[in-house]
Amino acid sequence: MLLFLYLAIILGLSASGIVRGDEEADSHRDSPLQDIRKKVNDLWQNLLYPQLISKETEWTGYATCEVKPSSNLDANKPQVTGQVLFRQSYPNGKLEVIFDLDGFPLHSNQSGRAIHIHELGDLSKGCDSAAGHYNPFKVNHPHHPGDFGNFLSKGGKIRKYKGNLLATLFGPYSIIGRSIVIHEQEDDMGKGGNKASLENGNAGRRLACCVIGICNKNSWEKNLPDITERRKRRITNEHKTTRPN
Ligand SMILES: [Cu+2]
Ligand SMILES: [Zn+2]
Repeated sequence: MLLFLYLAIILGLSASGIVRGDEEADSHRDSPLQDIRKKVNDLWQNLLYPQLISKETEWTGYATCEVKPSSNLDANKPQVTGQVLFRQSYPNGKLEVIFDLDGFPLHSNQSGRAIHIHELGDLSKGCDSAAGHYNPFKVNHPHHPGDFGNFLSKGGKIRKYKGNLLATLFGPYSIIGRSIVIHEQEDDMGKGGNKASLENGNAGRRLACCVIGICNKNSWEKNLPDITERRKRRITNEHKTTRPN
């Protein structure tokens, strides 16, 4: 596999003129970086393509994350469990996510809890070994691809659908193998006025986490009808309450 990857990269670079240095390469001088980026991206897409999607998955990628309380969490903290599900059509569809979490305090007056994608899928020291926010483009929080914002729990649960997200399952910036962390505190969305705010939103302790892995469509299809129904009900209710008498 490594040999294959090496050969693929060499092929990609030689096609872009980097390891050739001949006349033809000069014609790409306008945008050599763009050219390389596109070729490397295509290579990655081709490498990841067979393991994630197929005709059976209708050219759609699915991923799951089985949330468990951090192994070093104090017993008096909320023990959050559940599932985060992802769906994205190949190759350029927007990522959709379903959050289905349980174990928050039943009567919480908290304004919200932060959820992010973190860089590493390493949970060997609980959620603390997952490192910082996944930040491939070296930007400030809250502009990381996995800055999902704040979530309110209701009856101890968070059940939420989000579409049109920045993160992706495909290509060189795939989130597969990275982790999701559920925090104790609210995300200040970069407005905290200190360094940590621009790195992690001062979201506090890591309550629970999981590693994102490839899955089939079953869990998504099982959860989607309920989520869609709830959204419809909420939109109808909002419409009722905002309509003038
Ligand atoms: Cu986080
Ligand atoms: Zn962030």
